[in-house]
Amino acid sequence: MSWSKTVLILGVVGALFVQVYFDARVPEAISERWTAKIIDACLKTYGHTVSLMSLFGYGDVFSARARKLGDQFALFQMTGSPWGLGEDQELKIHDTQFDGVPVRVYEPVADLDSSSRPVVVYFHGGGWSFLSVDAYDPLTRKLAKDTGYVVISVDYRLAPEHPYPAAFDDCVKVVEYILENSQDLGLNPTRVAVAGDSAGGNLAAAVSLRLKEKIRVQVLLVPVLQVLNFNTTGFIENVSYMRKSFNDPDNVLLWLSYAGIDFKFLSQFLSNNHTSVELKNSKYAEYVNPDKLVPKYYIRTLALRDTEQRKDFGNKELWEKIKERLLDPYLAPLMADDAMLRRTAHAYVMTAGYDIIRDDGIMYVSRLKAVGTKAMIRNFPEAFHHALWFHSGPLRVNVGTRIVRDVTNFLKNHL
Ligand SMILES: *[C@@H]1O[C@H](CO)[C@@H](O)[C@H](O)[C@H]1NC(C)=O
Ligand SMILES: *[C@@H]1O[C@H](CO)[C@@H](O)[C@H](O)[C@H]1NC(C)=O
Ligand SMILES: CC(=O)N[C@H]1CO[C@H](CO)[C@@H](O)[C@@H]1O
Repeated sequence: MSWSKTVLILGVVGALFVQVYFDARVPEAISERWTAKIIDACLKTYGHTVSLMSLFGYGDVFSARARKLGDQFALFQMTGSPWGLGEDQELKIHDTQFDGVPVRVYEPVADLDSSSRPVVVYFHGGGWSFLSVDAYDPLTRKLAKDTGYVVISVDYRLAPEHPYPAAFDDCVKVVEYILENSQDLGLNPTRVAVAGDSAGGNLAAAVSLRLKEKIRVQVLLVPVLQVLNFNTTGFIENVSYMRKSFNDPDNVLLWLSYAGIDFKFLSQFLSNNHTSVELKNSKYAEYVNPDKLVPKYYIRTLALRDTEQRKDFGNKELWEKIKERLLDPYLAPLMADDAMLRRTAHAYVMTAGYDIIRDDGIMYVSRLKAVGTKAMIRNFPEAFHHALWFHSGPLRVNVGTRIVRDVTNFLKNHL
């Protein structure tokens, strides 16, 4: 082949590569547009790698091998190395088990001898089905260092092989263990926070509903809180951004994974056809109704500020099979009634403007406030779903740094 032909072919392949990998529509409001595109491309690369692995029989997307690779991809993006960070002078870090559940404990060395330290129990994200304390090490370390508090990161069991309530049970067990053994652990049982992002935010909210006033503060970061309505304004408004990574509608599959529902029903969920007409006209629909619970100023698209959810269609047969599970507030905290939401921990809820699940957090704060529970919402209009992963490292985005600083300030002021 002649030299010019080779260059031509390489040029075409290169252009295709850029077309496929860097085609994402990223939030207009974010200043690091190319960084956001690279982050999106990394996630797509991971997806394609796992598809190839499964094609060649190296294990499917939920296999141990693919999950390990997922951790390494996440660490690579956050730190520049698939093995993450090395030792840390400021922290004593060790792995152990609390009541049979694996945890990683981060203790600031400056405060090792204190007998009554505040503690943040962190539940990682990853759709209840992916990632681990390893992948979250950069973030949990950062929180421990910046707050000066003990952070305990929980390696709960993952779906679909361990569907609900496995992860929830593990998280409750760890917090109860901490409360019961606080003296031996050198922790203050009246200063316990639960925190988590995405699926971890769901777990933190659910644990708070269960343990009520035993928890001092709940920190819910881009939390996923309901499984009834996938036609929220946040969903409609943002689904075209980073559509093949964070905002891929197919991520709804992870709800099915956690709830133990056959994946073949995904399309019914995506068209809101998994619920019945009766449900759409019930109080539960009001618990997740953005027309009532999302203040208009969060909605960028003017045409979406004045609309209504349709209530005249559904799939009764499917709904009857799954309703008991989907209405369980420990699975989907927005299903909690007012009495249950009352007297839960002071809530800090962070949402991202360009996130398809943005409205979940906003609606939760509206409901908590309505029953008199202390709650504050921090919406970062220019952020995407996992922006907080990128608080530092090679793909740092400014809004990620600001989010983590804001969370740290909240913990220092309220825990
Ligand atoms: C989805 O939401 C939009 C905006 O609120 C509304 O116009 C539309 O009718 C809804 N569709 C369904 C199927 O509920
Ligand atoms: C919703 O489910 C019903 C009952 O199975 C079905 O007849 C209808 O075609 C479905 N609609 C959509 C949009 O999938
Ligand atoms: C504000 C904005 O750009 N909204 C877009 C969100 O995604 C939908 C669906 O793709 C578009 O129609 C909106 O224009």
